[in-house]
Amino acid sequence: MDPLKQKFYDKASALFTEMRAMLKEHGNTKVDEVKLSQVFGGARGVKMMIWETSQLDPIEGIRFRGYSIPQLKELLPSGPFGEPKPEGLFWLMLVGEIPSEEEVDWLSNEWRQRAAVPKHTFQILDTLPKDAHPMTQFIMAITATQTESIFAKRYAEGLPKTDYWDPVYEDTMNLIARLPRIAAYIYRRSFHNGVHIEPDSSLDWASNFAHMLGFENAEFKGLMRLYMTIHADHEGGNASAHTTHLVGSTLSDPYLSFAAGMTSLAGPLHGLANQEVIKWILDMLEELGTKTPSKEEIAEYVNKTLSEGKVIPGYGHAVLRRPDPRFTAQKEYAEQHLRDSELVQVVWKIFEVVPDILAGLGKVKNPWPNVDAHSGAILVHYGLTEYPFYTVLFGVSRAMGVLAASCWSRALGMPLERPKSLTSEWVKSFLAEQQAVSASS
Ligand code: NMX
Ligand code: MLT
Repeated sequence: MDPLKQKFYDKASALFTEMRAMLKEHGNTKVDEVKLSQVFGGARGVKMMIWETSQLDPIEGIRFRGYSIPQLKELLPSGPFGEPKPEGLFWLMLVGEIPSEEEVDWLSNEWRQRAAVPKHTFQILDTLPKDAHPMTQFIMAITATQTESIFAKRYAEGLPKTDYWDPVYEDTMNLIARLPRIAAYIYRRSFHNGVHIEPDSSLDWASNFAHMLGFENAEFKGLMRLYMTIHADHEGGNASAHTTHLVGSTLSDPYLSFAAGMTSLAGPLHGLANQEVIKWILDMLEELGTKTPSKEEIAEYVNKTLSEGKVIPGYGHAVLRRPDPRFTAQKEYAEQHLRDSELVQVVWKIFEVVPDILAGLGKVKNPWPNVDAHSGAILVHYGLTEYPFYTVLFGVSRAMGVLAASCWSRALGMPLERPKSLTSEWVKSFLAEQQAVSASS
């Protein structure tokens, strides 16, 4: 057994035993009560699943196994600009320990060995129109690669429940290893005349991804390490994580459940917001006829967007109630490397204008920027201007969190997810009964 797998097995077996005992003793303890407004309101705040890899605090933002993004920058093995290496985050999420440099190098090498993508995945991509949305291509390519699922094969052969975690771990490692090649192939076929770039086996996972996309700039490679780290996980309730979790609970294999998760990420209220943000900014600059708009001009454009019944992309969040630390991490990278970029300065000026306007509407619960508000301007600066591709970058990173969590779900023996739904008729009768009871008492 490889050292990471062994560590995972040891930790997961111990927690499995502990959890069984805990449930036996405390299974009837209430952890929540659900209000009608939550039933109608997208289940906000309802506690309903176990997700080991990270937890979100509305004020402090995300913590991966208890560590905030600034702490990860301090503690994880990092690249030349102090950016954490995503391999280190995956290790941390999977086994709950900060890895050493050697362990991160081992994981880089392991993913390199597992990165071969089957030929038919590329052939399927080549049958699609070049202008098919990159997320559509990404989802189809992941689904096509499902032919390689070890879990699906071993399940069909007859696999006891106690062993599910093992092939799920193997699929997780193989799929994460393969995704940069798949994503880079989509980018090069859609935007660079199908001129593909072979992987470089001397590079780590994120910088090899940058290389295959066609970017050799060291700062861009640093950005990719940071980007892949900060987008990886956002506890279990976000739509892409929750979809992967739900589909995985049917014992659909990691390829299919991750592809399903990516169909959620492709929505404009979720991961597609990163393309929406840069499009909205570029449209604004074009309409205003300037690359350096004033705060007043930005405010006018924001109000116009709102008056058309649209949202301001990159702002607001279902859980966060302060600026997203992932926005702040990108802002700090931009301050360090590209403070002279006019487009980045527009993003910073929007940050000075939008929160007051959204707060003034009186209904927006979080007027602050989220992760998607900053990324596009930095990518454009380095020459990755083709914004329909941006959500694929998010997806490659998100694989690490949701697949590490899938390993845990199978190791802990999590059952089929199946919450209760209600009809509005049921709700009306329920309320009538409640009123009758309180009137008679
Ligand atoms: N611009 C305009 N209106 C907004 C915004 C915004 N950025 N954010 C929330 N609202 C509105 C929202 O549409 C709702 O209006 P109504 O009652 O008329 O339907 C009202 O404010 C209350 O919504 P909230 O409870 O504050 O937000 P909710 O939890 O429902 O939704 C988002 C969260 C993220 C979907 C929402 O803030 C939004 O649409 N933001 C813009 C899209 C975006 O940036 N998404 C990316 C999120 C991060 N990610 O990568 O997934
Ligand atoms: C995410 O990273 O998944 C988004 O911020 C959305 C969320 O957490 O709900």
